[in-house]
Amino acid sequence: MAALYPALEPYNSFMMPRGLHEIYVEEAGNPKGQPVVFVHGGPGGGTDPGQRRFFDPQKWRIILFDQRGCGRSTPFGELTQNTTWDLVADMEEIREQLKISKWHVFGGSWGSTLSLTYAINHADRVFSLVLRGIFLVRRSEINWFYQQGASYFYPAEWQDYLALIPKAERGDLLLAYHRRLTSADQAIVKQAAIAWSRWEGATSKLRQNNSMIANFSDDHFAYAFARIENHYFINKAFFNEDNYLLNNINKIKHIPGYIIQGRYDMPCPPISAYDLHKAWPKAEFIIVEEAGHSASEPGITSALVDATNQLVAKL
Ligand code: STX
Repeated sequence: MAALYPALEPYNSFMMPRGLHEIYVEEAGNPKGQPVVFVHGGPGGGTDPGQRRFFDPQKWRIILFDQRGCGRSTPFGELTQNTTWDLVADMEEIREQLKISKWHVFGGSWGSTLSLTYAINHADRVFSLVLRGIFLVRRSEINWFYQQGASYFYPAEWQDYLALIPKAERGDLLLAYHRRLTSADQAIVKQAAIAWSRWEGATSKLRQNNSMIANFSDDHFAYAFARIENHYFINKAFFNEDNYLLNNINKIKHIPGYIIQGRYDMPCPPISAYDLHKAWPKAEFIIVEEAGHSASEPGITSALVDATNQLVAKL
């Protein structure tokens, strides 16, 4: 099993002004190494220092950034000027400011969605894609996790997610949560944010993990995570068609990549990874049998580190 590389500090970090937002960007590893951008999940999850550790620091120039409204980016939890297309443009601005002509793109979960969207629109800037826990933000995937499906596996946790929504509003839980997450009453926002986020924390690992549930239930983290996720999902990721990513896969078919998927991933079940694999045969397709969604599942971590090691060895 491949392990994470040792913890490391960034050698450079800055805030990048973008309209009403400021985006936190950092670089770690080898300034002369192969550039790779880490694309975090949620949306609204932010980065954490452990995410630098998927890459050999002697070989990679590791770039992390916090997407609009989360992590160290400001204003925290802001939904205006916050769309998929803004995030794609931010990635281009980061790439240009760092004077990188082409980079590798690494993302899991929502990070896989944004990585694919970025690559489809800027294919000439992408050497490779390493994607984990594939999420294509199709109506069926949103329904599965937020309306009916994953609910059958975690019925008790599902009751906690339902509890604050009156029966009359349960036909459209995304909308019911949207009302609360954008309420003028901050107590209502907070209660909804914690319940929304807790549902994901409770279902993101093969073996439920109390510290993960606690992290997701933290009211500061949950505020941005829940508001931004719900905003993106109610807007169908700002795509103009339900199957936008697979319908445009021809633009990235020539790019090498890895699709790494946990068999028992609840938030992002394997059907989407399989559909992506069928549409993009050049990518290596790896199902990790004893894993759920999280990048910290041992088999997933190992497959991700193997992928970055193999990529850099080929260069
Ligand atoms: N959201 C899945 C996702 O992108 C539906 C995601 N899940 N957890 C995360 O992201 C973090 C680990 C970044 C919080």
